[in-house]
Amino acid sequence: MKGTVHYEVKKFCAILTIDNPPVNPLSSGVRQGLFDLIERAQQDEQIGTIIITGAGNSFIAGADISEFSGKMEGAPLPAVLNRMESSTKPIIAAINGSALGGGLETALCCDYRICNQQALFGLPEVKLGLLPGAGGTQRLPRLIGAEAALDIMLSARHVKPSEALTLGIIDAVAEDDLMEAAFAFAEDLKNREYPLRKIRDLSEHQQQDKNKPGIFDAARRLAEKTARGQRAPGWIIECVEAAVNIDDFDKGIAKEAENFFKCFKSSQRKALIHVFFNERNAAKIPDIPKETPRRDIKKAAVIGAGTMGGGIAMCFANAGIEVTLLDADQEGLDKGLAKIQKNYELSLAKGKLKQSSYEQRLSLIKSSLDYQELADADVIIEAVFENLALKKKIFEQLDSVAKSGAILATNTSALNIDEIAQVTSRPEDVIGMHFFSPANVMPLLEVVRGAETAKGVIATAMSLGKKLKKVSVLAGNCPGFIGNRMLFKYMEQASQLLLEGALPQDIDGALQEFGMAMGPFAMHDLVGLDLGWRERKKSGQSRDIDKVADALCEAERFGQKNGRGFYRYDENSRQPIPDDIVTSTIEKVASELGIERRSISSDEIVQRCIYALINEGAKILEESIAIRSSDIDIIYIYGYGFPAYRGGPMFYGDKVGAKQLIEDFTALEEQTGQTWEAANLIKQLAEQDGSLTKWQRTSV
Ligand code: 3H9
Repeated sequence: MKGTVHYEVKKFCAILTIDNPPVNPLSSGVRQGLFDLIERAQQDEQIGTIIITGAGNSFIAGADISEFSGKMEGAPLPAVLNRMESSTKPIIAAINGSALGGGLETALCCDYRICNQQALFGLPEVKLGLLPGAGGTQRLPRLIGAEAALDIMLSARHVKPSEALTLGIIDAVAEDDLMEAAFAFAEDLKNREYPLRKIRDLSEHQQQDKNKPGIFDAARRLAEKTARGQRAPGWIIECVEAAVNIDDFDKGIAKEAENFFKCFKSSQRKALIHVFFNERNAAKIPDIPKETPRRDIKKAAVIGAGTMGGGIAMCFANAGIEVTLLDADQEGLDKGLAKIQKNYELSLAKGKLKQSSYEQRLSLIKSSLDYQELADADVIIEAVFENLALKKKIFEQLDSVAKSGAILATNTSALNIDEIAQVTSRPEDVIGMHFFSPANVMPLLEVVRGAETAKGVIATAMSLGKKLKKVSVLAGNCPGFIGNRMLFKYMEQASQLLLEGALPQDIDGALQEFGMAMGPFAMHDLVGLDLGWRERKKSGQSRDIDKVADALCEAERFGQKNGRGFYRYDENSRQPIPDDIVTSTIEKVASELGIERRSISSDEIVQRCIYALINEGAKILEESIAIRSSDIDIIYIYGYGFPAYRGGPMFYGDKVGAKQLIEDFTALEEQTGQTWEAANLIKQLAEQDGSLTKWQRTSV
């Protein structure tokens, strides 16, 4: 069995320490240990009080998610919790770190909860497509009220000790040593009457909440907005409604068990657990051992004070790292700094940032027009616009000023890292660090490995990403790397569909219904249509699928920036409004190209766009541009708004199956007259009945 619980007697207390590193989940050995040792403490006459705590820095991180796919051994969690609740001796939870999911639910079955300053509380099961299934949906509303409990469950957020105390989740926060405070608490309990009233028997909040049915409507509206397409939030709300409306606690628990089972069986749960583990797997690079020495990053610099550069500078300041923002001219620098200040002021006004943090972050951002001032930076990230010649020039300058050992990174989203590295005398120090806009908000960092990038530089960039609170994924060097290379194919399909008969709102609507955060044309409007158009004009090369965007640009429709593009926008609004002028432009371009437009279903739109992603993803795997298919999933979920509850494009492709994909490609060829050549990897997997999600390389 996995994990253990230690038993130690101190004073008149039995201390049960959960030991299951690194985060103490409730694995088989932990559940069985708790069950047996609670029993032992009941029998032990010298014991007056039981204290449960965690070894290391975590209390209990919840149920062991890795056990969900196999046969469960050891005592079931409900049996452990029942044993705790029926204890004849008081139980104190001494919470020394994360008490999440089943961890908080265990603590709620104790008589008292005391914690240190490092503790964190939460019921984040919704992020795994689950609901708190060990009494959390019934106990937390009884303890703190339905509204606060729903907020914690639906947001999956972590609650800090001071808020937990205010809400009533815990009884005390230890000022110094947690165990000393727990003993003092136990001592004090001697003077109190026992048994105490259990949370299951509390009814004050329940009675008050019966008069507030609006709480549930509001929660449903919020879930519809923030968790569109997900099933677990609705089932959580139902459980909390049961906690309020059904007086019999055990009946509420039965409702929770019924809904937990529905979640457990759902494909969304499987997809979200795939995301949970593979977000962490992305940090593991087979040919770069975790002991690889990292370079020390104390000072950073960012070149280019535009939206991207400013956002990256904010990431450093947010992580407490001093950063110098450099631009070619004072006007650009002033504009960039003003934007940063405005962003922080907004956070301050919304109460998301304290005054002291606001001041500290701004003070960490320096500015300069002089490359010489970057001489002491440990990492320099170039974030100017996508022009290879300009980037090469900047790297030549960096090569002459940067100190030895500094990491020279480019934020390019598609250009050749090796070409950039070659203009320096130190290609081993050059790497791609592709942030997503707005960089201070978007959680993804695509780290791009050049042919000569040193392993220590890659390891440092990946760790730096974590420090900047990003999910970092390593990609190999090719046009567009992983994310944008796939996006090109996705956009090609979307643009083709436009010519064949669909309108921007049809395509965006179908893909949003599938779960994408934003449709391709609303995204195109956000990014701006003019940059690509100018490039095409310069090169004199425009494909048929670019002709609609070209025509819109000729009519000065550049996207959100001037209030009209594939849609029109009211002043100060980002809400896309379909526009008849766009419809007639598309029809005109299609007719000029001799395309007879037809009616296109939402299913066809989704199939063609998502299959384009899957097929290109498979080619990327074949060419070792990605280490594993789940890395592609993580990039799409965190960088491109792919619905996490579908597990990412490759996980979705696996669900369809390689054989079916090939059959569908053939059908698409017949239907559209386009070439739908399956990636060799898909052909190979179809023959071997293999799986995309299990595919892994040793390097990129
Ligand atoms: C639940 O409780 C259901 C119940 O309501 C009902 C049951 C009937 N299980 O994140 P890290 C691994 S559902 C197994 O890098 P950090 C993780 O994969 C659960 N493994 O550390 C990683 O492994 P590796 C509700 C777990 O310090 C290693 O631990 N609970 C679990 O950045 C380190 O993790 C949650 O959803 C787990 N529960 O963050 C909490 N948790 O090293 C999930 C972690 O091989 N956990 N691992 O890659 C977390 O949010 C974070 O791990 C935590 C620590 C904040 C605790």
